[in-house]
Amino acid sequence: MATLNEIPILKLAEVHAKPKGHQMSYGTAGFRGNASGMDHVFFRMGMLAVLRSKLMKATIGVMVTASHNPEHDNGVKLIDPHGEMLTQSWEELATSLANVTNDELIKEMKKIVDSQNIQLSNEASVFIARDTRPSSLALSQAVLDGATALGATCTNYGLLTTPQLHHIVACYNGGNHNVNEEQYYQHYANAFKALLNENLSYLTKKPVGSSVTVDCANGVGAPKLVKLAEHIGVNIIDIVVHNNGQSGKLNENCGADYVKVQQRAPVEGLNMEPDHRYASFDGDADRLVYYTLDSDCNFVLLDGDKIAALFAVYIKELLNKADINVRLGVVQTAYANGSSTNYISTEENIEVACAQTGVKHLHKVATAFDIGVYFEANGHGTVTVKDDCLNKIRSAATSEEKLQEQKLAANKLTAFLDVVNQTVGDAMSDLLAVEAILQDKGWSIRDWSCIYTELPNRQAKVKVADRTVIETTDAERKVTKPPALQPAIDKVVAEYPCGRSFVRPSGTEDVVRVYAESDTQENTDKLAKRVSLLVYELAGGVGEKPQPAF
Ligand code: 16G
Ligand code: ZN
Repeated sequence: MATLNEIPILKLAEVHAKPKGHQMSYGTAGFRGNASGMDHVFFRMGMLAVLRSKLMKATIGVMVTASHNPEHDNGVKLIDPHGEMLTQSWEELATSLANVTNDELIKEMKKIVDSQNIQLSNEASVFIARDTRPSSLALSQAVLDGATALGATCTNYGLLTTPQLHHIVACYNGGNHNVNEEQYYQHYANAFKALLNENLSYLTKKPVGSSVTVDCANGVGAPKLVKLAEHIGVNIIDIVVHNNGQSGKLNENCGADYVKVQQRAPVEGLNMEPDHRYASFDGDADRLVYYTLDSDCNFVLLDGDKIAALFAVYIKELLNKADINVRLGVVQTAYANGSSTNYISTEENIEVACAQTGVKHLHKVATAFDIGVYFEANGHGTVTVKDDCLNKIRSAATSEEKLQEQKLAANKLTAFLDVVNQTVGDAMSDLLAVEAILQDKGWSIRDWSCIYTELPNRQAKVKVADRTVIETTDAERKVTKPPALQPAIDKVVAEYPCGRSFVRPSGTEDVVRVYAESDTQENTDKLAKRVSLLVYELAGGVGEKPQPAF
């Protein structure tokens, strides 16, 4: 029976030594924190990926990125065989492995091997990629060191967006051993062109025509989007890349998170014009939001909720036209604007489910539907389709029993689902999907924006001594602990028309998050402040007290 090759592992573990007392946990989307002092975590995650690969008998991905966090942070997440996030039961193993001292490292790995019944003699394969952070090169080398120490075959893809690595891992494990970055562009460029051809065969309305300006958060999305656009052809889609990393800092005053949370455009040099389409990616290009100016030059945001609504309604229309009966659903989180939930469920009669924050939770709920559209309001989302549902749509496209128009709708739906990266939210593929729908509908960004009007909303954060004192239930919409907090929130919320508010401990930052919405921005801001104050008072707030506003 094969055993762990202890001596080379321990030698390398010395090189990637753990600073004393350094503790981290595998959070909502992997480990994330200040890059300095995290080297050992990357090394150990390289080893953990090998153990997982041996267990699953498949390639495992390791992405080095801290997404929308500031440039000095970094992070690492593992990608499971079908391109999904690491299974939750392994998060604890990852946390323990990251936190043991070097002396306990071998013992901890043996514990994982035994508890998971891993055959060490199995082959292992690990795919690694990184974002553009200054620390990412050295930290991806630490992952490589870890993976090679355990004898894995490693493929280093260098710079990729997070969703590109998810796509490559999923395709490779699905049997396409020629998959690579180039094939990613070919796949999505061809799918997009095929969908536009389907649209043209409908010859319904005028094409949208003008360009779309994309703020790439000075991150890895910039060079990759340029390549994708080249593959599609500038005569077909005119993408203007902004914040390409040449001068600005990663995620600083730009990017999807900044735009969503601040509800304003990136600070530098957009010179926005009314009705023009603008979009922002985050630092690893798995989030997308759109925005524009209305005719009075007010900023108008079209966030993940609006993208979900656009996708779901488009899919519903095509299913109806093709006369295909499947279960379509939209998955949101508590952050979804109340108006979006109302529009999708009441006006459009599409099922809506609510999941906990974090892509892995939404993804899971979405896969229970035949076609699941999931999006977080922050712009992370995609569409999942069950295999038998996809087969049903495909066979409808060629069925003798269908009318020509029904077959065309089924064909178009197949083409649309091909444009979407089903493994994970992908800013580039979501951008193409939005552009294709607008083109097909002959819609301007204003037409899209008008499908519903958002309730004013506000996000705030409160520092507390220990954020784990707050526990929630009902997809984070209700607090269970401390017991006095939820009744107090309910009482305040009742004072505001259309009021809604919830609080939850962040999974990525040492804070408690507060969300509020109501009829006017003024009321919403008051509500957010009052709820923040309740958190401060009832859950052990530290530092500056949030100012109440009545
Ligand atoms: C991570 C999640 C994102 C979630 C956010 C919440 C993934 C890939 N990313 O960035 O989906 O919205 O955390 O952060 O799952 P919070 O817990 O700090 O509010
Ligand atoms: Zn991201």
